[in-house]
Amino acid sequence: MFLAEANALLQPNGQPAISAEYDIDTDTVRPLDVTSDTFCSAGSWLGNGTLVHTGGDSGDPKFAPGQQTLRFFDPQVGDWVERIGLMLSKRWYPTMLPLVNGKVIIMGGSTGGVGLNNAGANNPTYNIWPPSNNDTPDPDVQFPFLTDTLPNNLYVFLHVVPNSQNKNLLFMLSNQQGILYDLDTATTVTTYPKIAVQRTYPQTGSSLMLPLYPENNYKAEVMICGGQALYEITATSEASCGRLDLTNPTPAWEMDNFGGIPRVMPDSVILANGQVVFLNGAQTGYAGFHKGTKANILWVSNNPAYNPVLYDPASKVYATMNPSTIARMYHSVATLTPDGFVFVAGSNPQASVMTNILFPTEYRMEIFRPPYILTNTPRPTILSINGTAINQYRIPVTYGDNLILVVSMPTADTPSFTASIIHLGFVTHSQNMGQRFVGLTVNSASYDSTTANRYILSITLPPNPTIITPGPHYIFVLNNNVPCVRAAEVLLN
Ligand SMILES: [Cu+2]
Repeated sequence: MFLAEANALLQPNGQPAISAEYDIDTDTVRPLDVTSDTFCSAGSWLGNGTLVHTGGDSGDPKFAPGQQTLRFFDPQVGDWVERIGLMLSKRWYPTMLPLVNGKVIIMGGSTGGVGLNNAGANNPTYNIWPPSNNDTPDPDVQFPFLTDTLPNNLYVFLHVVPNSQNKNLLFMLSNQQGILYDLDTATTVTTYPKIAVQRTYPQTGSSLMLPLYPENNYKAEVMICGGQALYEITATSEASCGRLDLTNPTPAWEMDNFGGIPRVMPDSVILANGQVVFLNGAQTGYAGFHKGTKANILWVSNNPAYNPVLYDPASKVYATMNPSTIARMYHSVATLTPDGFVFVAGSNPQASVMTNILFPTEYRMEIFRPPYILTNTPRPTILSINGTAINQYRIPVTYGDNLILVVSMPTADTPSFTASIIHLGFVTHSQNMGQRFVGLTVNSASYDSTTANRYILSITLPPNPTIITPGPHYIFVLNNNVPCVRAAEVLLN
């Protein structure tokens, strides 16, 4: 039995809050109302902008069982709506992903907390929400790939692959096996060569779809970093990434040294300029709780990887960044923020709150400032999109739209504008489910002679939902690769 969490922050009913809304601008936190156990669950955004969250654990008497619970968070409603026990099967450590049709897929997991998964606990199925006809879940779809890839088949890596037929074409990797799966016809299209070394839980690596650009017809490459060869406490973590070009007729993993730092449980964040920062994690061991107590504690991951590395997908070059002083291992997170920074939090390698210990339950948050923030390059300000002031709420936009953006600059220097649209996804256990970066075509940028340092930009959104799925996204405008002070929130459909 795991205690969901004995946080100091309480819900209105006096229970520890296991969900909260944090306002970066005001540094304030608001507890949210969750009554079911979310421990080791998953989430994803529907095309209508609602966050769907499912799975978890059970056994904590303060919370209802979470493994079959579906939870919905609509930012305009402001709190969770829970459907306890709605789903047909139990899922702990499932993966979720937004789909081309605005729905979400919920894949795999085990029926309860395990270290390595096993056939008895395995849930080798997936389910799609919302269901086809009504409010009742469709039957789970049997998926033998999740049996074939036991035991390292939890938090499977999933990405939508761009295509011109509007298909739900999924890249997935479980254990060491990658495949291309056509969800619409339930067929495996391609079986890729195995990647060297275990990459999925508990030898956890991280996976991302590299930035997609219209200039090369959204050429799709996945990159899978870190992990651990051995399910072994003292083993050095994996210092390699594999990069796979999915458009290559004879695809092969191109391996590198991951910037020279071995890392299990890395977090991977695509920045507003398309560079990637890898951070957090450990240089030895694997994902999981410590063993033993007090003087006999044995940490299953150790030697925290304090230095982020910055990776440029175009040049394939890594740069080592200044270290944090905070160990962030099992149960850490990192995400891009709308102002172009990286928000970093978490670490809790124990079954409940423990603070007076070498690797404590970590309540401190950090902001990582990418190099682009530290330059003197003027940062644009997006004032409006199609005449609507930004960040009142999500501005509705559609595929293939030409958008008119009014952008102001702080100085009279001649700017060089580019733009991107980013889905931030849902982050847990080193997986950023649905994270996506797509470069946008800037058709024109004309000086607005009526107002000093103001420009009118025309930009074109991607042509179809396989490039970036429907849902809530951020549009960034950059000047010489330095992002705007605040991205514009849109709802793409
Ligand atoms: Cu966990």
